[in-house]
Amino acid sequence: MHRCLELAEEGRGFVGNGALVGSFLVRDGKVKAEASHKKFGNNHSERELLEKFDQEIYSEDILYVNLEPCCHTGKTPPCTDIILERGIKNVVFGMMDPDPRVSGKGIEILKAKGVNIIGPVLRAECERLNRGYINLRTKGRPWITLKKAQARDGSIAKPDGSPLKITSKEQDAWSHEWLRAKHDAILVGVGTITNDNPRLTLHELNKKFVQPYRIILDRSVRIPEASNVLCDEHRARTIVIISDKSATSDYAKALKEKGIRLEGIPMEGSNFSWDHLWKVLTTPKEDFFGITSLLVEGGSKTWEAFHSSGFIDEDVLLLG
Ligand code: AOF
Ligand code: ZN
Repeated sequence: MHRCLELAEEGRGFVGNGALVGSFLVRDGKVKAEASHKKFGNNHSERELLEKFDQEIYSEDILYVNLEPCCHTGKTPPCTDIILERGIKNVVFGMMDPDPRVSGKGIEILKAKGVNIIGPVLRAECERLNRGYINLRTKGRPWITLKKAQARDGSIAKPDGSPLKITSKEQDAWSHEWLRAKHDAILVGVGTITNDNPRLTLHELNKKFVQPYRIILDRSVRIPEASNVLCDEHRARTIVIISDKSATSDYAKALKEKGIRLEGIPMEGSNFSWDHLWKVLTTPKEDFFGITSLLVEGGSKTWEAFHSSGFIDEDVLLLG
């Protein structure tokens, strides 16, 4: 199952609002073929595996997969169909699929056709890997991690408000690898952009990872045109969330004409309407396939908005 999870990671950053899934086929204790769900809309992992492995299937062969095989026709036909068509007799799975179109039915169908099923196996680890996907299917919103860096005296900036280097190199490397690279998007308020002009990218050492989306909350479209997130090579992976009222401003129109992604969302008091925000962030649109996890990096107003909303799933404090 650990191997399934490694394979599933191949889809990170590509599967949009879908699940991370890896699978492989074992014969006589040896792995015969491996596959993963590589991209939104592409073959699911099991179909990819069984299309690739075109040899005869034996009754002792075992299929391992970290998610219950699906039984519905979405963008691709049901995985249960190809498992049965190919004559797989043994399936080991990691966790149930929280998608209401599946949720146990995939396993039932296979069992009813005489397939031996073992699972859930390593359920906690499987659910941890797909925590974003689970949140989206069960709560209608992404998994939200809040990251805060704070000096030991409690300060987060210099007294005049200018940026203060708080974290060590080691802490930065850790948070790039374990926070940024493990979330589909990084979110900050526009104040962070105007104060620090961060790039919000992954370090060079993380080249094998996909650049997470950069989500900027900017109700009145204050983001400077020259900011790094709008000008660097990853600018197509920046989404600026503005109020629906600001969407008609000349500046918003000018940014849109430059190809910058702006999304107008209604306000509820001083916050964006959360429901609208989740909808925009998790619904596929053109070449954006949706996200399932969000790393909130600041600043203090944004932290406060998320804290008071009660939407935080995980809180990470780096003390420098
Ligand atoms: C599997 N194996 O590799 C994946 C599964 O939009 P679609 O058609 O890709 O369907 C998405 C749903 O399919 C998703 O919510 C989940 O139920 C299942 N994903 N299932 O057996 C896979 N990616
Ligand atoms: Zn499937």
